[in-house]
Amino acid sequence: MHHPLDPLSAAEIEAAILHFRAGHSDQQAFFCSIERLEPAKHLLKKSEQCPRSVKLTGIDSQSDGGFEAEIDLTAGALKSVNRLALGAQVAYGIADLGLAIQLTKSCQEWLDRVAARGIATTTKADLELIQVDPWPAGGYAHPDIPDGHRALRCIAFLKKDATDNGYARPIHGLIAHLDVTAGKVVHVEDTGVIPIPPSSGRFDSAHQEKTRTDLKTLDITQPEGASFTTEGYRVKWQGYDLRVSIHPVHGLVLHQMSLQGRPVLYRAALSEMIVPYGDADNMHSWKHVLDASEYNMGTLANSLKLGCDCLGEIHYFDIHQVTWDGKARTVENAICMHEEDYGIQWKHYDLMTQVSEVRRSRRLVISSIFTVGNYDYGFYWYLYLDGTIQMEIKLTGIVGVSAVTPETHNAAQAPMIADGLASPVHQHLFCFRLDWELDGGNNSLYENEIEVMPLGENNPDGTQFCSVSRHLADEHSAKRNIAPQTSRHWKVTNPEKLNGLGVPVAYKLLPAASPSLFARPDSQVGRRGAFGLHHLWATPYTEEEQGAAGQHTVMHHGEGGLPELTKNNRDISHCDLVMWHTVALTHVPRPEDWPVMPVEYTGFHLIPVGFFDRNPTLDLPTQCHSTKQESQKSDS
Ligand SMILES: [Cu+2]
Repeated sequence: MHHPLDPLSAAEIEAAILHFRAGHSDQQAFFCSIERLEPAKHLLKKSEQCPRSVKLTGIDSQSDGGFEAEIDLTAGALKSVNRLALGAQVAYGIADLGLAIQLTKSCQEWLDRVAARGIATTTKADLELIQVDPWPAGGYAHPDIPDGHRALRCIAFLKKDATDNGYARPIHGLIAHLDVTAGKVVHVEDTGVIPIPPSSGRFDSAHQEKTRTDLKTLDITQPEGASFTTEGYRVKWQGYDLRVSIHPVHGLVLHQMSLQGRPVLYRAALSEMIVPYGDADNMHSWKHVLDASEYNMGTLANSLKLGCDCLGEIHYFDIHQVTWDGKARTVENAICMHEEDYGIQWKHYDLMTQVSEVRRSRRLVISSIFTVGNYDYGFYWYLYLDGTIQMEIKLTGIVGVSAVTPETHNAAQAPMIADGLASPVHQHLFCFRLDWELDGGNNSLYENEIEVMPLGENNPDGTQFCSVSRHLADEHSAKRNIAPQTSRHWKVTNPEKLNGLGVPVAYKLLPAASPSLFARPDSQVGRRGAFGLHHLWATPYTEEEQGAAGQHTVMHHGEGGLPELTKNNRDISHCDLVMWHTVALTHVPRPEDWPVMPVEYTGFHLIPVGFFDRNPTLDLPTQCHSTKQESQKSDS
């Protein structure tokens, strides 16, 4: 028996496709994603006996934005097929990308331009060495592509053999503009030949001069097993109780998280992300992929490997997806879960008694990794013994590249990373949607920061400061940006639940030192990625408001995103509160990022503030309790 929030099984996907085809006879239908529809929050709270429904998205023979079908699995019937408008289409899928690559490689003008760069294009084997990467062109579609047609831009790279890293050899200056809907290359843009960089970009072990031999075995073992328990996709660990799943757009999702039987978050996941490039080079200036919604990032989940992706006593969750031609596909080990030692939880050494009290910290790690083209994004939720919840994003993979000459190189916008190879400056902005349910009931939002106090009788030297709190009562006042210099953070409270000190229980969002979106708000990038203009947004819960950049973003111009959701300035003073947090980093590539990027990190913390009455980890076992004698021994 499925819980309503469980991911879909392979059998459910197969059944959904059968019901869809029985009610929708379009032979040309191909599929982008399938998701089990989460039951409405108020219904699920009343009963877990909800009908099981799925949403299936795809493209068929109709020349609009594609279909979004709802299938009732419980009743075994296709319930509805909604057509999407031309300006906001279903995500790009493998079928679009495959078609774009094939059309590009069949375009004589494009082949001629490739050949003009001294690259062989005559045989099938020649063409197999040319790697074509399609990029979303929404926002900057070529003028010859009619409104509403699905646009892609294809850039290309030259591989030495089938397993080579093609990104080492960009075929620079050449872009094929594709109208995928019409099935043709509408324009071949060529801004001039730049020599192909000389060095290899191979990063596999077989192509390195040597492998280190002085790293000793490091085993993580838990002879008694891990401390968590699972029941399907439900997890219990150290007072936490939650469910996990993967959503086609949002990726890894935590549901119904409670701590010590007290609700904390109803749902926590990425809502959207954007990667805008800052470089003036025509190969990059238009790039600003909304990786989550334009590419259905959740469908690009890796199958994780024990001992490599995750180390220790691991529990894996499999998930199931739909293939473009309507089959069920299992992604084994899509979600990884394990415990990690995390140094000390707390410590004090008493000078008088010379007794040291110290306890170990550990965290539960729940993670998934998604590969979107050249980049790999790891999303790691960490749950700590003291109630802290952390999201850490790990960015790795291969950076975007330009072939350059000393004459064309623009160091301020694309630093050199290898011989003849530069990499454009760009940003990664992630917007997380945090659906709070702090201690049950309605929640309120506050901004807290430090104010330096004026000189005065009680502050003669100007050294004093105080912590001030400001209620964010409506959507407009909740559009906020970070201010690390004043220790600014945001606090979610439940005014109806007081702690032992008589103060409303709370959790604070501690943001990282993030940039905001650099693109002008009135640019295409600024409109489509407007969620990046502020680090904080807040809305009252509304079931259909899930997308920070709108629900369907392929070919759209920024409709339906957070500026639109918050335009009526709704009251959020005491409500079912949804917080949207944008965390970002600016990537100025460095030689060490080449040929594969060491992981770069960003994220945020959610920390209890008066949710407990005192340190909730005093009951941890004294694994490293040291006596006076032991201290003296170690001193000598
Ligand atoms: Cu980057």
